[in-house]
Amino acid sequence: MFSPKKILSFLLDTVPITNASGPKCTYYEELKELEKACIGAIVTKTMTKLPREGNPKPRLKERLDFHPDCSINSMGLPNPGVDYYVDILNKLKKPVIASVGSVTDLNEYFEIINKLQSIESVKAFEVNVSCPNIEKKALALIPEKLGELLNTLDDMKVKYLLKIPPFNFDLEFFERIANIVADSNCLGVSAINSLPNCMDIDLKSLTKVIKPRKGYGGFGGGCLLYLALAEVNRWYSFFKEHGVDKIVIGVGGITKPEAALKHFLAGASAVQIGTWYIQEGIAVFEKVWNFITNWLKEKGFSKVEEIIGIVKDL
Ligand code: RRO
Repeated sequence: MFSPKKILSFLLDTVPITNASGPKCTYYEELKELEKACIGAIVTKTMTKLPREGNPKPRLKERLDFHPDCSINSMGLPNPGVDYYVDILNKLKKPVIASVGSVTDLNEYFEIINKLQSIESVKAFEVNVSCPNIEKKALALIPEKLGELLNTLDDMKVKYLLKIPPFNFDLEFFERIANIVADSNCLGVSAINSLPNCMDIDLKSLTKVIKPRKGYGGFGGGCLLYLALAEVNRWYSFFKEHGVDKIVIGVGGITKPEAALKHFLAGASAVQIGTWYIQEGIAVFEKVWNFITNWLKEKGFSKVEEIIGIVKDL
């Protein structure tokens, strides 16, 4: 039987926590630092076929004034290109989930994956179909194209997750996308990417807080928790109701350990941390894992698996 749990055992049976693709996971030194973190796998920055400088700076506001555990970014996919990763990923002593993106067409995904497929440390791909900060519409919002992408990845026999955006704006559209995902061989979804097209204002300078794309960027951090929990729960429930053997990785709003616990209860099999990791470094992963393992013990559970998706309706 198709069993994503088995395939991702390097993550789900060890520490079901990783960094989120994006912050501080682009260069070798950053990935080396993550090797020391309390995580079951290292996720890379989303890579493209060719190196990219990304959008003009300032393009990241790490702490928003009213909500200091929240961030806005419009990085624009800065990365050194796939060939850089071909050279370095095998030097890492933890399993790697390689995040792949495209700024051209579907072929770009396939070319990147072809180059990385034989690298021993790369255990799975996280296919980013939800970058909020490039001109092109996110693939997750174009059902026909998404279907085409997944068909080809299935033909290539790739082990992959899909990094997806929130779908709260249209639950019928969610069902349409979820059916396409359910029909594919993907291992599951990483829900969610940052919330697109958000903006903040600096009250001293009276300017927007980031420069690219008229100051609109992806919103992440603490306040995203409530949207992320609903998205995780909706994907989890969809897979469960349809008898589909896929997992949800929860990402969004984890800026304290209790938020990670909520993600597991909502249906996440593992969690990722982005904004909090930018702000406080690798210590955050151990804080979360210590809290989760103590909480499980206190409540009489023997492993995380027992609490996945157990939240009850009122
Ligand atoms: O690089 C970015 O601007 C970026 C990406 Br690819 C993404 O997937 N999510 C995000 O918030 N920023």
